[in-house]
Parts: sequence; structure tokens; C-alpha cells
Amino acid sequence: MSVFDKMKLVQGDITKEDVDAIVNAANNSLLGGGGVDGAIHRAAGPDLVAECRTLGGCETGDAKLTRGYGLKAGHVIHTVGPVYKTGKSGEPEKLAGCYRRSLEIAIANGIKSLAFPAISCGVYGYPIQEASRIALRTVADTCKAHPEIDEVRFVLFGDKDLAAYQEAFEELKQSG
Ligand code: AR6
Repeated sequence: MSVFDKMKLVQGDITKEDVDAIVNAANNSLLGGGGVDGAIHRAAGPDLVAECRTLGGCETGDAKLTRGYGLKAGHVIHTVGPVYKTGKSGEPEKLAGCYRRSLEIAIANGIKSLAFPAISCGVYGYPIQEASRIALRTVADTCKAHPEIDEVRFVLFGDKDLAAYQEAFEELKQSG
């Protein structure tokens, strides 16, 4: 099975995903916010922020694990994407770190299916074309090295974001 067969692009609300873990695009405090972070905390309920308070925050480009509480997903992996400035201030490496660290934490905890939002592509201002290439390439490379991951879904909120991901995925498949 090709690693690309494990990667699915879907449009929708990530809080509804029935996977082992959904990934949250959080901030360094891990104490909640707007966007997908706010939606995940609302759907999970107040026990989620209570567990997050015990974690001591998270560095940009790193990730931390909690339970999923009221979500269908059993776990949430909270990662912190970079704020996009020029694209030359280490943003690509930090964004790749979010995807790689989330998968490493999943593997270490027996999590086999995950759903990612478009990390940093909302409030943090990362251009979707660039971000989608980094997301897909990093996940493909990490999954090649770790065949124990069964499925990675990229859950895009809007149709423009989905179209950008579809284009980047075709490019990646053609480049092998
Ligand atoms: N399901 C899937 N994707 C969603 C959902 C949803 N329910 N809601 C929004 N998106 P953002 P960031 C998309 O701003 O840029 C928070 O306040 C959205 O359309 O949520 O990493 C945190 O606390 C966009 O494409 O995250 C941080 O302070 C993508 O999710 C800050 O925002 C990410 O947008 C993080 O900013």
C-alpha cells in the first residue's frame, strides 16, 4: 500500500471526525482560543481545558497529547503553528515540526488514525498553498518511516482550502 493511499482530503468540521486523535491548532498557552481551537474546546467540554492546564503550555512546532472527553475522537493532539511573517523566519521548519511531532506522539501512544486541520492557515496567516505542500510532504515522509499509522485525514473547513490541498497533493504524487 502506498503511503498516499493512507492520506485523505475531506471538507468539514474536524470536531465531528471519528478517528483515534484529532489535532488542534492551538497557541502556546494551550488554554483555548478562537477558530478550530475554540470549536474543539466547545465540543470536548470543560474537562479538556482542565487537563490542558496541567501541561505547562507548548513550544511552537511541538505538540502535546490529551484525552478527547466529549469528542468522538479518543484523544486530542495539541500543536502550536508559527505565526506567518515573511516565510523566512523559520516558519516552514516550525510548521513541518507541528505535523512531524504530532505523528511521533501518535505513534508513541498507539494512535493509528488522525485528523489534521490546516494548522496556522487561519488567524496565524500562513498562505494555504505553501502550508498545504509542507503539511502533505511532512506527513507522507513521516508515514513512510512509520508504517504503523493507518490513516491521516486533512479536514479543510472551506472549499478554497480543499482545492489548494488537492492541487498540492497531485503535485506531491507526481513528484513521487
Ligand atoms: N474544523 C476544521 N477546520 C477548521 C474549523 C473546524 N471546526 N474551524 C476553523 N477551521 P485557526 P491558526 C480552520 O485560526 O491559524 C486560535 O485562537 C480555519 O478555516 O483556527 O493555527 C488559537 O488559540 C483555518 O483554515 O488556527 C491560536 O491563538 C484553520 O482551521 C490561533 O487561533 C486554522 O485556523 C491559531 O491560529
